[in-house]
Amino acid sequence: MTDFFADVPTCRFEGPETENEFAFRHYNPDEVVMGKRLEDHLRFAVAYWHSFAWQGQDPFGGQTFDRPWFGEGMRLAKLKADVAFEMLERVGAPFFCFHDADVRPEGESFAESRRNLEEIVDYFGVKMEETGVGLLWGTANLFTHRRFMAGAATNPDPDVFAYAGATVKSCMDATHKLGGQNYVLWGGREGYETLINTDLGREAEQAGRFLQMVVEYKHKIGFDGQIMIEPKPQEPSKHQYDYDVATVYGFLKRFGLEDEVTVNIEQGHAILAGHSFEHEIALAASLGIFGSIDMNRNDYQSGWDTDQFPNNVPEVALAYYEILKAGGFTKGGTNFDAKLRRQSLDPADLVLAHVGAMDVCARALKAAAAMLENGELERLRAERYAGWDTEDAQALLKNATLEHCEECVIAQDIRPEPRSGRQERIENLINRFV
Ligand code: XLS
Ligand code: NI
Ligand code: NI
Repeated sequence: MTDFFADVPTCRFEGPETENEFAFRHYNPDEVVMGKRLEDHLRFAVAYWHSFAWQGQDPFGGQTFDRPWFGEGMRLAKLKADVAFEMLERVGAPFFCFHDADVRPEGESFAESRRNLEEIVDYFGVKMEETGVGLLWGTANLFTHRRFMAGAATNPDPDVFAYAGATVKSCMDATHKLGGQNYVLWGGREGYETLINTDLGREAEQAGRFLQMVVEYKHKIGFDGQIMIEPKPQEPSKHQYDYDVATVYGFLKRFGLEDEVTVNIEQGHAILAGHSFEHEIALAASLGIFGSIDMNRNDYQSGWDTDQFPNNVPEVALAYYEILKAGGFTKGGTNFDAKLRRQSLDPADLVLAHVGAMDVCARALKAAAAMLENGELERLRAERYAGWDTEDAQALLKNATLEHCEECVIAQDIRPEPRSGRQERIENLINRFV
């Protein structure tokens, strides 16, 4: 036991009336909603990088957090792991997610970095065994080190492509060894700063081949988790190739990977792309590529990817509504890819940020489930499209030609009558639940 969380108790469900800030008001892991325990619906994960590796810097200032594990070397990496697992237990999160670079010291060579990773993976293995915590997903950090400044798979230098391939292999091995449920590729610097020095045709070919290699390796080692791409439109590069769900789907189709790869959708990235979170989820579900979510919001005024913990129940409810409607998570889950504000220095802040976020998600999921069970929203939606349920309408959809449309309109003297979309009525209905 470290003494980092000495003043922070383990948080449990106490119900909405409790005065205890170290308690859940809405997240009772054992509560059954739509036939499933809340813990199994939500599948919460803590992001190792933001909570334990990020030091509080922003573009105008450096480190604000003072953590006993900051620094180099294996001893400190293990101390960081000790504290991380203590926090996972404090908040009762069933999963965590990690990048190689936030768990192990960087070595002098690739081989040394890999050895460091393997040592930490063994250390994690023991901790996971002791605590019962699982790995939701692993991933590679292909964006912090200067070697990746011009991208990883899409780099103009083939040596970087090879280095990225070797790195992803080591991270897939680590994820597989720890029984990880998924493997994520967020396109770090796979994009460009300026088109005047960029061959985007070539870079897309490289990215496509790289992802095929990942899928080939997954099958080779018998990893049965999902391979997921995490779309993002910009930041760090001016233009990121995995812009949004629609763009990623086109990319997967182009390289024949649409049945092999799903998406990890982040709320903040959806907003950066000019979409709502629920739009991205609904689109992915309709395309059959929905995988998992990163539950962290942006500040709506500043327009950056500020990675804040969720704090808006009505908004989060619409996201879970789409997820439940699509059948819920299978291997995916709710990863808090969120960081504290840089002034939130206390160990308690770290725990309470997660407790609050888990409560927001639990309230939102229960509201979404109630909406779905009530059925009125889906009934209104179905009613709106009811005209398409007739045999004639289905025949029209399958066999129509423009000439046929013309014939029908003239022969039957068709004069379409507009009907209300009933938006405000439906908004009122939703507000009864959230
Ligand atoms: C960055 C991404 C990153 C991924 C994992 O914006 O959200 O944190 O989730 O590499
Ligand atoms: Ni992000
Ligand atoms: Ni993310």
